Amino acid sequence: MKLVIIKKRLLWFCIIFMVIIASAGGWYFINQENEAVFKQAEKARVIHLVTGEFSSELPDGTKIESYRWDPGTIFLQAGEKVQLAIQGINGKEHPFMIENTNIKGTIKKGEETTVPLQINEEGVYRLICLTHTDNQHEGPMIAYIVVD
Ligand SMILES: [Cu+2]
Repeated sequence: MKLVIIKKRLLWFCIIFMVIIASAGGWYFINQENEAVFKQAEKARVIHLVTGEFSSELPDGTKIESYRWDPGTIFLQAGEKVQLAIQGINGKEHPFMIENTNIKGTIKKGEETTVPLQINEEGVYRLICLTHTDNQHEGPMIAYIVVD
């Protein structure tokens, strides 16, 4: 009879011990995950841009317009990890490339396009819209990425 009581106590001890271990493990796992998410968010700085449009009318009624990236100049540190978050506001589509990189894509109206970017070499890199390249094509839609 006494032996049974000891066994029960041992069983309870084991159950409580396992619950403590499991919850400690769970706590560690949850915190570790949060930390990983935080570190990731900390790593890449997000720079928000939008596609905009200037439009006007000449005295004879002719409409003139120009598409723009806004802001038109952004600054990065060499080697810095950033994410360009580009929101399409004006203009249906803007296929783009970043000069001297292999980065290209398309910004669509009503959508946000995320462009991971890390440039190690100092310089000025132009973000060029391939549709609105100059003032004959409702541009120039060029933003300047200054890396130093
Ligand atoms: Cu464009």
